[in-house]
Amino acid sequence: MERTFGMIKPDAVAKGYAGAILAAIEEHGFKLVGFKKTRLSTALAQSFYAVHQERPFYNDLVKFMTEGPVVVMVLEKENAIADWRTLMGATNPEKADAGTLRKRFAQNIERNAVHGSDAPETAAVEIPFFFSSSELL
Ligand code: 3AN
Repeated sequence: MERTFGMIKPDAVAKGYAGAILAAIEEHGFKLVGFKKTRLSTALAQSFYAVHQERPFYNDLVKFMTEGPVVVMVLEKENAIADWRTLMGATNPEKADAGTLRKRFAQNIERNAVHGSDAPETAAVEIPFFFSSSELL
């Protein structure tokens, strides 16, 4: 069994897509071992996306990620990291496959509905960023 970190971003929460996204997650065989609604502070968003701090879209990304509440999640299944990225679809929803969450719910490459860890090392950092071990059930 593998665990990954996922997030429903402010655009999707504001549009009322959180329930449909959580349903798709369970339909695809993920166990929701942790989830909660929260709102990122600017400092938290900056540190969460620190890897992108030299990119031209960094400031906009931080602004977007702090504009409203998000749902943070820990998802568990075999091959969870790759399978969650497959279910999310390509970063740019125009390039995302039919049926993926980004094809269904994202607006553009920035406001793209969901986040997922891209590797085991990333998941190992992102999960404790938001969850203590007692919250993972
Ligand atoms: P992914 O979320 O698919 O792993 P990353 O890690 O390359 O993609 O990008 C992190 C986030 O930064 C994306 N989810 C998106 O919101 C934003 N982003 C990525 N590339 C761009 C871009 N070219 N313009 C604006 N925002 C971007």
